[in-house]
Amino acid sequence: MDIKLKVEEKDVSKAILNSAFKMWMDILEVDVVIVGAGPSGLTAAKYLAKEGVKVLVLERHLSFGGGTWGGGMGFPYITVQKPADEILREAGIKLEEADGGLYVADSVEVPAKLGVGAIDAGAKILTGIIVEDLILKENKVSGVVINSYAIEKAGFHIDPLTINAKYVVDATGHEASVTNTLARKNKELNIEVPGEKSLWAEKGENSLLRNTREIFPGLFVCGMASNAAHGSYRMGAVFGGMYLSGKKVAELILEKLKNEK
Ligand code: 48H
Repeated sequence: MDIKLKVEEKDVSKAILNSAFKMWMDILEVDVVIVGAGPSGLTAAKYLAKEGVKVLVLERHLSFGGGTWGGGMGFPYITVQKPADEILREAGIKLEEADGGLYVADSVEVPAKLGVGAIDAGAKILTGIIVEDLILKENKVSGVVINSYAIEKAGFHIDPLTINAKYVVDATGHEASVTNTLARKNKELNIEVPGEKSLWAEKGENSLLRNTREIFPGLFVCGMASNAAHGSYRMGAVFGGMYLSGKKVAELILEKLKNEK
């Protein structure tokens, strides 16, 4: 069969620019910005979007998934424990039982399906964008300051743009980069970000859930960022706390949004 593919160059550019312009106009004001598309950020995005919340996930890399893809030291599996297995099952992820009450999942299947879950629930994931600062007004975080990660990497002095949000979630992993920026730039707020401690899996996992909270008016921390923001332990390649923390931050924000009505 002879298939003839028709295409005009200018139509390709026009189609992309039209869609991009429409999308950017739509996301300039959202309910929640989640910074970081790792396991905790993607989980939070799904549970918020599913309830009709307008969610934007900003990720500096070109792909979502954060620190999941490589599993444990490059062996492509991660572990989760109860009750976090339910979150993965709900996302259609296959689990295999292992010793010690653990379940093992494929480290490529997990981010792929969590990403699809967040997108299908209605969240917008924008990649290649770095959050370099926050909008801070009247002692409340009310949005993010963004730039192209490519521009940042090139070291060009090009001014950023902004996105307004009712709530911002720092889901940036070990760096807690958003909370760190807030603390570094606004010394009078007296926010301390001690960074994470060495590894103690069980303590790390449990403190992660306690540390998932609104750390400053308008700014929540979840995932590894919440332990880094509170000086708690890391846990290695066990991810249950990440998914539960993402779900918890979504529930905390849903409660806030409900009380605003
Ligand atoms: C835009 C940014 C910015 C920024 C960072 O590291 P992550 O996977 O984070 P979590 O907390 O969801 O999951 C942690 C887990 O992957 C992990 O590292 C574990 C369990 N470690 C245990 C151990 O002991 O080592 O994802 C964070 C994402 C990444 O994709 C970053 O690129 C992104 O956030 N990010 N995106 N603007 N300023 N900073």
